[in-house]
Amino acid sequence: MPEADLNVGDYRLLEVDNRATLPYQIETTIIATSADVLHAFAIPRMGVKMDAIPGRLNTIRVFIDKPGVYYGQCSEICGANHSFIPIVVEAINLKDFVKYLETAE
Ligand SMILES: [Cu+2]
Repeated sequence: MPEADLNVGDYRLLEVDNRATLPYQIETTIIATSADVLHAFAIPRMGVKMDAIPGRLNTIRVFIDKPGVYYGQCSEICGANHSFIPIVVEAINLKDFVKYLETAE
């Protein structure tokens, strides 16, 4: 998210324009790939770190135990804009997640 769009309390270089929404208290699979170079998809609080590889789909299974907002970044020096690759996952309960899927475009 550009600095000009940040609100008070937002994290510079960590906020995104589209957060990923996942359910907690249920096992979930994350699939990562890349459109340019190797990236390292990392969300430390969730214990997730996986390579995102051009031309391949890499998967990891996660179990988020608590609701909340989880921040991560690409953790590999992957290129000129490396420091601008944030990841945000919002973990919500399964009932709300199903509603989210029904209304998601
Ligand atoms: Cu990267």
